[in-house]
Amino acid sequence: MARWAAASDATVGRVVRVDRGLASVLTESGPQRVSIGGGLLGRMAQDPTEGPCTGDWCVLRDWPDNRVTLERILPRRTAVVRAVAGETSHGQVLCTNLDVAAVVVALHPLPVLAKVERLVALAWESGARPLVVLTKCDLVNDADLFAEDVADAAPGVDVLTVSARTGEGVDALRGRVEGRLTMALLGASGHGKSSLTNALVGADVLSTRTIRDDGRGRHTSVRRELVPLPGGGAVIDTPGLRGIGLIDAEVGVAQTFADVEALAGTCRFRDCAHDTEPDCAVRAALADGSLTWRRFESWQHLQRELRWIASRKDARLRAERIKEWKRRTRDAHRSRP
Ligand SMILES: Nc1nc2c(ncn2[C@@H]2O[C@H](COP(=O)(O)OP(=O)(O)OP(=O)(O)O)[C@@H](O)[C@H]2O)c(=O)[nH]1
Ligand SMILES: [Zn+2]
Repeated sequence: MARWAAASDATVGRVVRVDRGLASVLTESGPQRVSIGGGLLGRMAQDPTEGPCTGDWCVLRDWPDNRVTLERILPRRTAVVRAVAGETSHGQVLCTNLDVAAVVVALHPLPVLAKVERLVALAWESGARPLVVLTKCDLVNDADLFAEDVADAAPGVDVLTVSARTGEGVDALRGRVEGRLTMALLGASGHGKSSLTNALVGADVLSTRTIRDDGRGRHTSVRRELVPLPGGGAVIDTPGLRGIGLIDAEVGVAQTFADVEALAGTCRFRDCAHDTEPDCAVRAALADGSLTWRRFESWQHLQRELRWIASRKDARLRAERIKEWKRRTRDAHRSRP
């Protein structure tokens, strides 16, 4: 790091977007479009999560022939990582160095609480401060009622209600970046992330698109953009996430379900399955209605998903170890006289 900082041919910047093998990087002297250095490409071949991602702080190098390459990524403070289908060893990094992880959910059509919980777990797991932003409040009359349900589903997380169309709540949301923080918008396609980014900036910086009549978004956007706000701070608009698989998100799920976890901690048996065990605090809460079946099942579902991913990962590691062990014993046999 010191070596890079001292070199006159090196500059530090922040990755705004990565596409087609090039990174758009914001530096003190303005935006630059750069290619990725050979050393970093090599590391990315081993582990794609090492590659540059929107939000990364990085070191650029100026070459004598005027090329600029991205050589190094500075350690990430926080990161949003999701599971990738068919890939069990590492997830996909969606954005990094965010301070606020805003879960964006439209109030119309009626949102599904389990999906909110899944996104909130992803947000907690990022290491940033989670926030729920309920968008399109201009389309419904009972926004506050739903906001209360969401608040119950995300203990300890603030819930804001906004409309990009009327501007309601946009100032309050902008206040969350305090003129210097980075806020990432996480949510499914069509829930209004790009419209919200435009509203926060006060100009059309991202293209939004018309939505299908049934209210369901098409999976069209692949961009991931960091947009600086005029008053300071930045917003990262992530692509619409269709299926958000969790990976290594035990902490995020526990934080999202802090109330249920606290109950489970008071069951008589430490390994209570909350099924037929005596003195099960979770069952008792379900029976007296203080815990809803919906939330209980959502909690169980996410835990099963995490266990499944973890077991797949273990199986893969085991298979790799066996292969490695076979290779070694084979080599040992060969090296015998
Ligand atoms: N009525 C109303 N419509 C909105 C609001 N915000 C967004 N929309 C509409 O919802 C649709 C989707 O908005 P986008 O901002 O493109 O959604 P997105 O989450 O960025 O979607 P992706 O780019 O696919 O990730 C567009 O037709 C918007 O005009 C709002 O506050 N009120
Ligand atoms: Zn129990």
